Amino acid sequence: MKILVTGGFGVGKTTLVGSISEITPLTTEAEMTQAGAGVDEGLELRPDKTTTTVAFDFGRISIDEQIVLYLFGAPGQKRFHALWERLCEGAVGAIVLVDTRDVEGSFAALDRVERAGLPYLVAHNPFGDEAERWSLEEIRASLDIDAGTPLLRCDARDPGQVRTTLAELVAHRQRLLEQEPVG
Ligand SMILES: Nc1nc2c(ncn2[C@@H]2O[C@H](COP(=O)(O)OP(=O)(O)O)[C@@H](O)[C@H]2O)c(=O)[nH]1
Ligand SMILES: [Mg+2]
Repeated sequence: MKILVTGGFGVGKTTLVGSISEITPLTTEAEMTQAGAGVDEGLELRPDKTTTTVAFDFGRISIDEQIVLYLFGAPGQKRFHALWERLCEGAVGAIVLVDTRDVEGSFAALDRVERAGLPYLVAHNPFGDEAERWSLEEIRASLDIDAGTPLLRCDARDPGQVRTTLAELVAHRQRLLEQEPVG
């Protein structure tokens, strides 16, 4: 199952994918050393060069023997439109990460998953003291999140919390499927 992990810049998408993936997550760095080795001659001359054109993060996690999740971390901003079209193909659900230091930063991502018609949940990645001043209900109100959309806290650095969040998304999707009229 393909799952999108989205939200504004710096909300913890790369961290979330990296904290739980069973394979080395594909990151910009991996892309550069593998794809660029032997091809990009300039690379050896400038070993400190890092590209800023991060496309997306990719990782994999087995929830149980039957369910394997492929995680795609991608920014939700407007300018990543073309990337989104591709990433949404075959996706079964999304996690929208929220950072309370920049709640509005996740609006674009929310808008996208809504429009894509993807089952999704919202996860508050708590950064620092600021995060504790926000209740989940305040976050729900600020982002105008539907009552039926799960909202939970998830420290992107904590594999246990990330796993719980992913399991909740799979369960949420299942509930939505069961509500749909058959035939
Ligand atoms: N304090 C704190 N830092 C975090 C948390 N999650 C991610 N970070 C840090 O925040 C920065 C941005 O995270 P990153 O995953 O790169 O964000 P992305 O832009 O959404 O991919 C990194 O330096 C992370 O180590 C968190 O839950 N708490
Ligand atoms: Mg990132």
